[in-house]
Amino acid sequence: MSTGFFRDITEIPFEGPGSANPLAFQHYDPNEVVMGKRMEDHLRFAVCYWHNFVWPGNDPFGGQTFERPWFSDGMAAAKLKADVAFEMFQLLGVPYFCFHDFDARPEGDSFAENTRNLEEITDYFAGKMEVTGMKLLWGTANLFSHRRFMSGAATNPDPDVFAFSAATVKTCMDATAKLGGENYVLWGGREGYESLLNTNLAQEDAQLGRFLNMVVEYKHKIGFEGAILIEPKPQEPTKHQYDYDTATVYGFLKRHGLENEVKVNLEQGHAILAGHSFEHEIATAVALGIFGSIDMNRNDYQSGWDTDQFPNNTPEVALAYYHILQNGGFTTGGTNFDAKLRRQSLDPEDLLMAHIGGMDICARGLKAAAAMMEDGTLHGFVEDRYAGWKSDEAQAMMAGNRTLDQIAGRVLAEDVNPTPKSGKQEYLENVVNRFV
Ligand code: XLS
Ligand code: NI
Ligand code: NI
Repeated sequence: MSTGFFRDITEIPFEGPGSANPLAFQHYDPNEVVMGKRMEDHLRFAVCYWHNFVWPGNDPFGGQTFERPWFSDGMAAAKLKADVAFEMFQLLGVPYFCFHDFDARPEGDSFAENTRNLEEITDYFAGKMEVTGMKLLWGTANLFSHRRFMSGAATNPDPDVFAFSAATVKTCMDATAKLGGENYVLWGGREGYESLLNTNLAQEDAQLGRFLNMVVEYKHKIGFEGAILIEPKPQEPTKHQYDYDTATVYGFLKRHGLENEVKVNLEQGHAILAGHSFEHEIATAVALGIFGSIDMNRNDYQSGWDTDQFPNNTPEVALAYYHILQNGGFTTGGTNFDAKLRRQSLDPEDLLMAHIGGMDICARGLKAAAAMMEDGTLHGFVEDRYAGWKSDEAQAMMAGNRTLDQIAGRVLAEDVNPTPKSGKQEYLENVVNRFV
């Protein structure tokens, strides 16, 4: 039975480019085949629980703007929220969702009560997933909202907070596994510092490394087949976060022996905050072998915080998917809209329109990326640019079979005197522009 929240809106149809219907897709046709695969299977869209159903519309200067019938405490409200959430997933036709424990269950007074509430809601979700065919892209624990986490979770100076956090993550991994989740995400919300004056960096790094090792051990213990993903972010809420960007996370994983166990969930807005482009983060993760999943949104380029807007820039999205497609596409990952409405967008239909626009932009980006792949000019250019490395002498240098003085001897003997070659950036940008 419908909750009536979305009134008489029915499933969002695909109407094709040029449709003026605000409640229809123009570009996202789940069944359209792109490079041999259905668009739905390429993009693997997920709707996030937190921004859509939990965030009240507050900002640093004002409180709640949204009025939602489930905005109150208790299990009945949590179940109404789930009813509406699943209605929205169905209207949009997305295959996946993502949630934090804190989004889904009422907050209890103790770990035991939180766990009971989470188990009750997990079972409620399971029933809804059964009926609707919805799947869980990833689950996660909110270890940043409650005041107990104000100085961090795994990196807290108080070992009891470390223990409370470990216990909470265990229950969230259990819930994720029970719901068949395809990944488990750790975003280090307050794993960082506000001031070095009160922080022991080496100690906090050791704590975070131990924590993540226990997460990986537990994953294997319970036979969870999904991927463990860290979501990098350079700052906000803390002044400096330890999972700054992909390269920093990789160094951390190496240091703690986890580079083959943990991958990354990359968010557009976090890349921008770190001073990178989204495709920089994706390409870095691909190069390091740790690409997992994406949180799709966009960040405002003028503000220094995480604005989590819905994507609306096809060229940017196209380059992101280009790097993902070049890596063979998603495996366990997908496209999670970690994006929220602006606080003046009050109407239920605004939630739908925001996702429709985001899904259409991703569809356009994916199709452009596929066209760039099929055309092959970009890939071919890069191949040619590095072709010199196929020669025997170059391979010997790479294989460690040459020393500096041997190379110096050859450069002298053969009078090696390289001729610079154009990088052709403008030409390559023009090639991209043919497809976006
Ligand atoms: C916050 C993060 C968060 C994670 C999940 O900036 O993006 O929403 O995706 O904890
Ligand atoms: Ni995110
Ligand atoms: Ni974010």
